[in-house]
Amino acid sequence: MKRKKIVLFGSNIRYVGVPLGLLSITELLDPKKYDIRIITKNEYPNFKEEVIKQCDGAFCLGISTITGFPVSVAKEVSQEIKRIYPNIPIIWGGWQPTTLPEVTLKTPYVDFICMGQGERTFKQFIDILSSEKFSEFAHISGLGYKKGKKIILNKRHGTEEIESLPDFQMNLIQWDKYLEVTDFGKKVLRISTSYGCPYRCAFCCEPFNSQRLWKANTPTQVIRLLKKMRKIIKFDGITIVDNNFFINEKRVIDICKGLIKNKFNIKIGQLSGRTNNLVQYKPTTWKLMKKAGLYNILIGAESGNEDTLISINKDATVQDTLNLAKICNRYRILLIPSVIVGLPNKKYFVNPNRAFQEDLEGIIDLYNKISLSGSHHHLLTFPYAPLPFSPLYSKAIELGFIPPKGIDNWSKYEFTEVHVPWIPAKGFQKIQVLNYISTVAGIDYSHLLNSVPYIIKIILAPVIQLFKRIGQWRFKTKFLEFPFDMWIFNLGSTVFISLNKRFRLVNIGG
Ligand code: B12
Ligand code: SF4
Repeated sequence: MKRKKIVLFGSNIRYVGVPLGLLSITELLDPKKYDIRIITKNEYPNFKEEVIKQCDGAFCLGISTITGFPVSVAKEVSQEIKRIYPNIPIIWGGWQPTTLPEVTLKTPYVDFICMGQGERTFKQFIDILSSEKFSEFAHISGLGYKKGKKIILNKRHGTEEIESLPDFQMNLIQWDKYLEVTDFGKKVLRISTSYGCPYRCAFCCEPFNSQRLWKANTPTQVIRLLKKMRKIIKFDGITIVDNNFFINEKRVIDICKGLIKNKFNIKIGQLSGRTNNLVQYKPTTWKLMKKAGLYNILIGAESGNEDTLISINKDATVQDTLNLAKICNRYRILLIPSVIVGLPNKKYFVNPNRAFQEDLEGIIDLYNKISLSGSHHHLLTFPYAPLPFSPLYSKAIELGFIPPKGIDNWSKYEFTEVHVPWIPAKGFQKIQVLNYISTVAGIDYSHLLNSVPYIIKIILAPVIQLFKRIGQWRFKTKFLEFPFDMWIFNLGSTVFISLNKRFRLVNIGG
């Protein structure tokens, strides 16, 4: 029997890492029945032409997409396929259809959507499409589709268990095309080892999507996957995209033991965790994590003000952040706490300017206290961007946020560039200044400059020291006006990066 061809396309063309979502949805598909082609810009710079070529004779096109710019790419490709092959069903999955199902399905070029996790939903969808028993679409949880002009959204499933799923097929991508250069390795691979999250942060879309369920692969499965990867590609680091890698201490211990026992000798970085969780870890676990190669941890500190943390249901305290910074310092593990300015809490309803000022001062205090422990930890500051599906979304609308209308406007919704009306116009520059200072003052450049010749390192060291000093002075005095040092530094960095193409910093976190 001839295998049916399924074409899968990753629309996030700015993203260099392993296309984990697309690989995952192939896990339950029988390779004897289905011939799967994964297309990304990494492997096919002319990705649109490649999708068109591969769709010849294909049975279905699946596209992974996330709100913002990738949606415009997904749209362009879908429109082209609909024009050339009007009979190929197109299904979109990923965070765009998960959080904006109706908007996505209303378009003429999307026939089906997958809301949330896709392994089982996609397998059932493909089987029904294959058997042509279309009335059974109604029984697939997480599926959205059209019946005439009507949009049908089936019930969702929350986080589904993943322990019983097989590993994805390893031969679907060319692994060397997905290696990333980071501050902790030159050949870093992305993996995912769990789904969902049991917490309830009010600005986040995950509690609704996961229904606060967290499901994970066993340590044995994680190590087995890495061993398979090691046979195919040489890597010196991994990054794990889980929302909360550290939820289960015993699991973390066993993964670390597995990495050590199997002599991976790699660095592990950009792992997300929770402060309240990690401060309870035993000292022996910290030692083990360090030995296994743990380089840095991302945590959502969210704010330097206790009342803000309460208002967003963070279920963690400012003191937890400070305690964690001390612990990380002890084990020389870099901590990257991120904070959000402009979370629409009560204070913004009363006096937005004052609330904004308090947010900034809270962050600077937090930073100053963290750096007192003499560490290289650095803070990332984000302006608040309302995420559809999160409890704070309706508060944002009450405060004057106008949601984009229609898919084209959502494709322009870049979360990092959203300007909510209650953050004062000048506030956005101040956020940039905070990030700049935190970067120059916090980053350990000896790691970052790994890829440059020794002589350049020697020349740059005193220059960076000067910028660090000015940054530290700004934080001490809380003076964020007239950021001439930031402008010069940014110009210098742009020139430096353009002259040294090998040097690249990956986007941190999600
Ligand atoms: C890695 C990551 C990134 C990477 C790559 C993103 C990507 N994959 O394209 C980078 C660093 C580039 C990134 C950037 C950003 N990210 Co991000 N990121 C993540 C993170 C941590 C993991 C994603 C991942 O790989 N998961 C593992 C894979 C296996 O799961 P998955 O991709 O979701 O795929 C499953 C399903 O979605 C579905 N599925 C996916 N594709 C398809 C396709 C088909 C056909 C089907 C049927 C099913 C299907 O099935 C898959 C298997 O179950 C998530 C959080 C999370 N845990 O999901 C945030 C997350 C996706 N990011 C988020 C945000 C906000 C951002 C940023 C805006 C952050 C910022 N402030 O800059 C940017 C910009 C994104 C953009 N517009 O380009 C939000 C998205 C919110 C939203 N409503 O869209 C998330 C959910 C984090 C959060 N809770 O806030 N991110
Ligand atoms: S922000 Fe992180 S910890 Fe909070 S609900 Fe979202 S994924 Fe969970």
